[in-house]
Amino acid sequence: MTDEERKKTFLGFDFSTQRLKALVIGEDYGVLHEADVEFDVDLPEFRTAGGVQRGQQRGEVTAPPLLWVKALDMVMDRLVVSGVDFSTIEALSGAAQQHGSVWWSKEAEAKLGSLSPDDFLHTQLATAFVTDSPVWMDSSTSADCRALEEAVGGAEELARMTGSTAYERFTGAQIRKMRRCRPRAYSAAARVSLVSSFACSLLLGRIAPIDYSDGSGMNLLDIHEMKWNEKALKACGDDTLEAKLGTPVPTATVLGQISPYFVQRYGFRPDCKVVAFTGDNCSALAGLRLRSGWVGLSLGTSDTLLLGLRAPAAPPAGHVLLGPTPAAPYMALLCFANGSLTRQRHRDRLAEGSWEAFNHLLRATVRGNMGYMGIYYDTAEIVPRVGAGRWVRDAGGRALQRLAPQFEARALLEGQAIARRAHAEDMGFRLDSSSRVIATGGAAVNKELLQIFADVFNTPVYVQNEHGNAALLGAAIRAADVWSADAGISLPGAEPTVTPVATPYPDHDEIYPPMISRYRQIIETLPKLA
Ligand code: XUL
Repeated sequence: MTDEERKKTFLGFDFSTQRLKALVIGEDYGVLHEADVEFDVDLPEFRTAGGVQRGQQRGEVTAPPLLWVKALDMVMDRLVVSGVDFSTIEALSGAAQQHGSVWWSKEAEAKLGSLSPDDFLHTQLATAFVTDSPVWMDSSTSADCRALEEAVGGAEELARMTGSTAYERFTGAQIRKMRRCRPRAYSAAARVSLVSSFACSLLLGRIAPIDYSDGSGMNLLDIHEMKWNEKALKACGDDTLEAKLGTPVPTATVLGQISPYFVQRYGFRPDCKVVAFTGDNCSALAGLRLRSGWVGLSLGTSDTLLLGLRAPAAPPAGHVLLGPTPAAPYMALLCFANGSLTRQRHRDRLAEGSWEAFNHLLRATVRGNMGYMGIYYDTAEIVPRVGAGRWVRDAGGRALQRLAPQFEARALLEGQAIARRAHAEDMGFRLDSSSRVIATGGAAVNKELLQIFADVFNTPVYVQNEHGNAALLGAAIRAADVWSADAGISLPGAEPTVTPVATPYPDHDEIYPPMISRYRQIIETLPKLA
């Protein structure tokens, strides 16, 4: 049988905060198998709550890396039970929670390279880590963030170089705190990985490099030069830090072949390729097949926007990262705290808990809402940083205390879509004729809401319904895409065939650009949070 004829499958992992998931897709990118391990339930011996442990000090949140190692043994066994034929897997890749750091001991590399298939991974790697891993939920590094910003010439300069102002959960500040508060652990670590590159290392049988896209969530990587920024490294560590981190690589890189441990234990082919792992948000961009000029819109408790960018801006809020796929050289991540929960609360207030009644209200109004605009923050907003409150204006810009329910319904949704577009533009996002919005998440079933996004963004809206977890699907898709580019073999699933669920009306230009300007004026007047 030739290479072209052989059945080909691709494996993806997602090391998320609460569970480890794995998924196998075929050549058409359809899902064949899935398995998962829930940390608190399946591995109670680690005593995690939601996959993490809270520390003594306020804001400290960590996870034991051996938990993730043991979970990998378990999820592999569950894939066996679900009938996976590992000999058909051509390549694998993975996603992981962003920002967390894994601190490897001096003997780790040798242990990874000589794993015996007769023993579990977690028993063989019991001494491979010098400390628990600080994760993205940790918020104990405010002092380190300020020191990092100061050392590089201010918050704006840090954002220009690394794509983000300093954030507590970002790895640079976490490394600085480790060196300051636990100098012995800092010195004892031979290498420091992100959760993504750590997970990749287990499958590769050696310590895997950090990829550009997840590496952009550290406040250490120069996103223009694609190498570590010297000033930032110096602010967070000592002369050994660069060697501890290793040289970062493009995310679409085949790093090598799978570790013999997995060949002997599960029957993988020895030439199964390992593609660099990346952060979950980066992987979600790949799972949504986003390109430059496209928007991934995740409508959940909060609304998250993933933007494919051609060039980066220095973001005042949110994060610019190097893109995980050649189709998007850069990406941006924007998280709006007031998403579905806020929509639901106002639906309950205005339409007695019924989306049907709420949508009926919407249909009683017109695009542009006769000039009525509203900003509704039921909880403090992150983008922009403003406390809870409700601000309603009429067409002349006058503040209103009350508004008829049908106008409020439209003001709420148009206000949200306008905010998403305005802040996307601040991140350097530009629409072009090929642009699309790809919606996911619970609220993506609401056609009226998607129509408003289509009109405000002046671009068709599609729904991703292949799989609920775009990061996990993205891991397997990246394995397939990078493998096929490397092997020069095209796969039938590479081009998704979907039809839009909402297309914009032609009157966008008259209605929404002026409203976007008015939105920008209104938020200038709102009380900013520190
Ligand atoms: C992103 C972030 C989270 C984690 C969750 O900046 O901190 O989305 O990646 O896994």
